[in-house]
Order: sequence, then structure tokens, then C-alpha cells
Amino acid sequence: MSFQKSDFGENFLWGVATASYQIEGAKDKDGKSPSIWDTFSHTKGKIENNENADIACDFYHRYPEDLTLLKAMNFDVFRFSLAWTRILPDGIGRINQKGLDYYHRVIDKCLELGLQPWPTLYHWDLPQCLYEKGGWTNRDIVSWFTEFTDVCTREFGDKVKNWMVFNEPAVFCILGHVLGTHAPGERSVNKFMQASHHVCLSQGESGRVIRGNVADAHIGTTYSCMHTDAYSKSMSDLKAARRMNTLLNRLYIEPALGMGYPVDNGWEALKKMEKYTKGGDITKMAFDFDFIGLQNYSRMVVRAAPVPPYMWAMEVPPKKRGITQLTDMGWEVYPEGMYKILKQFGRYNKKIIITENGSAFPDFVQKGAVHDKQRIQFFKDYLSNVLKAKQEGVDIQGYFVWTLMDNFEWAEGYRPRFGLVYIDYKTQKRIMKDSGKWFQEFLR
Ligand code: GCO
Repeated sequence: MSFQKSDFGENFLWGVATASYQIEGAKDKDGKSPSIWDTFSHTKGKIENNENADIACDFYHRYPEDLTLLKAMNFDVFRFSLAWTRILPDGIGRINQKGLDYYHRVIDKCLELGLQPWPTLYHWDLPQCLYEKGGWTNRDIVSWFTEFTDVCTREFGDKVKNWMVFNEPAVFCILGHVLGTHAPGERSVNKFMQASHHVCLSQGESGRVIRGNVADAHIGTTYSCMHTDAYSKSMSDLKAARRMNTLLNRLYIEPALGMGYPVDNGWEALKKMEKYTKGGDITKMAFDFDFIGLQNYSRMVVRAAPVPPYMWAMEVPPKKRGITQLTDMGWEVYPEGMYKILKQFGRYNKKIIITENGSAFPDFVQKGAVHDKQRIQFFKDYLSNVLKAKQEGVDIQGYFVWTLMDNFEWAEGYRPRFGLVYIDYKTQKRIMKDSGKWFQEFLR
């Protein structure tokens, strides 16, 4: 399908997304305290090549240049996250003015350039000191997180109207608490259940704080979503795919929509959640978000597993299925998955903004340019599936690219490059890739 910008509608929002820990650097600057990601990345063996984001893209100092590049590519929206450790270095209580000042500078630069600032309150960099008190597994985090929300929204609420509570609860709960591949590196199903429940509670409560503090706020929260397919037509594989769908796509959104936990799906383990649920929690988890942030990269093919890595279901990795079209993350390029997951989420009847979509491919600088053809094709194919779902009536009102520039890709370190802008990490030189130029033309 060929398409142009106007096919998406006049008010459709075009943006790019980033996250504090992945780009800012300035690890100890101006009173910032360590986050769980500082600790985790400095623990030997956790990150490819033992890399860390102490410097990353040095966005902390180079934001004027980077935001100017973003504007040059003709986007309207800059999605970024607020580092809790810069604003409340002790997690709660003492406010660090220098941290607030930094985000004021970033926000003011956006406004000066005519970019809309869209902050996310939590993109995984929990203060280490709060982790030491149990982090997401401690129910007190609901009040810690609402305090952080309160400080941020009172401070920035007159300039910033678009807010997102979480980035991808499923990822930081599963990878951080069961698989142990992300900070804080826990491997416990019980901790995962506890953390998930406190995340769902915080989600609703934080939404209410924003609503109370910010006049005319437009409030959302984001979810990592993946269409799930069964590996075979056998009953057991079909059931496994259903359970995986619940874990990946339903567990964190349905409580927010007032539907409670999705216990209707034959995933017995989910009933454990009741252990942590107190009277009134179901109501507290619900909040009338203005939009859902949907983030999609690939799909998952699932089959029944005899042992429970989690939930008696396991992924059949693309390589094992003979898929050759893989990104540098080893993910299958599957544009139809975007369409399918949008149709699934469309059934919730809420406004959707695609708050992340993108791909990592090997990039090379040739005579000062980066010819990333594969990435351009990826965007064309995914965008045409977005358009198809939109034309069939799914209420999609924006699309944000992951990501502005190459950055620290969590456990994978700096190897995968997702940016529209190439970074030379030795010199911090920025080069707009051909994909950035493609958007520049497309959005002109
Ligand atoms: C996520 C995060 C990003 C990642 C991106 C690529 O969606 O996991 O929001 O921080 O870098 O998704 O993996």
C-alpha cells in the first residue's frame, strides 16, 4: 500500500520516543542518585560487553542539538522520561532543584522549537534506595510513586499537558522480576506477582494525581504489545498462546479499564494475585485514561511447555521457525502483527497512540551518510498496517518512532542501533540516517 501523511488525518500526531536512562548520561551530575539501572549495568555480566549508560548519548548536555535535529525531521512530539533519581534523589522527601531545572530546560527548548513535550513518569530507572526497601514488591511504593507524580505534575503542569504514567509494565515486571535479564535482576514468580499488583495500583492512583494537578491534562500510559500465535493447532498450543496473550497484552491494561485481572483465561497462576489484593483495590486500579499508548515491534509464536518458565507456555524463537527476516534484536519483522494487535486493542474502545515502533539493523557510515534501507522499508510496512487498522475504524491518533538516536539498549548495550540519527559514541557526532531523511520528506 502506498500512502502519504494526509491519509492519517490532519490532527494525527507524529513523534519520536526516548527514555532518560538510555540517552541522558550525566550519571552523577547535579545531585542525581543511582537508579537500579546504574547498579545493574555496573554489575559484571549483566550487559553485553559490560557496557553502561554513564555517558550514553550525553543528551543531558546536548539536548539543544538533538531537539533541533528532531524538529528538522518535521516531527511534532518529543516523548521522553523523567528520571526519578534526578528529581527526588532519596526516592521521596527532599526535592533536588537542579534536577527540576534540567527538565525545565528540556521542556522550554521543546516549546521554543514548537515541539510538544510528552513525558513518561516511569521508564524503568527506579531509585536504588527505594529498591533497597523492596521496590515494586513493597506496597508502600504506591505512595512513593504518587508523591513523585505529584512533584512532577505540580512543577511542570502549566507547560506540559500530555502525560504518560508507565512505560511497558509487562517488560519491567517480567524481565526485571522473573527472568532477571533487566534491573533489578530478580528471579521470582512471587515477586513478579507482587510487583505487578503494585504497578496496577500505582497506575490508577498516579492517573488521579495528574488529573487533580494539571488543568486540561491528556493522560495515558503505555503497554508493550505483541500479537500472539499458536505454534500448532493443537489444543495445548492454542491454550498456551492464550495464556501468553494474557500475560503480554491484558494483565496491566484490563485492571486500568475497570475490568479487574483477566482471570477468565485458564491461567491458574493469576489467581495468586488475589493474595496481594486488598478490599477496594479493584476500584483503585481503575482510571479513565484519555489514551492508551501501544508499543509494538514484533509478534510471538507460542507453544505449550511441560515446565513453567512462566505459565506452561514458551516462545518458539523466530530462528527455530526458519524466519530469516530478523532485526538486530533477533526479532521477527512482522508488519501484519501491528495490524492484528491494533484490532485487538481497538476492542477496548479507547483512543490509541502508538507510542513506540521501530527497528535495529546494522548501520554503517559511508562518506558521512548512513543508508539504512531496511529500516525505511520497516517503517513503510508497519505504517501501512497502522493505516489499514485506522481505516477500518480503530481510533488511532498518533505514531511515535522508537527512537530519536542510537542509544543504550538495556541488556544489549550499544550494539543494536534503533535511531533515526546515528551516533558515533567515540566523538558523540550525530548523523541523520536516510530513515531520518525519509521522515523529513514524508512529514514535510
Ligand atoms: C521498550 C522500551 C525501549 C526499548 C525499545 C527497543 O519498549 O522496551 O520502551 O526502551 O529500547 O523498545 O527495545
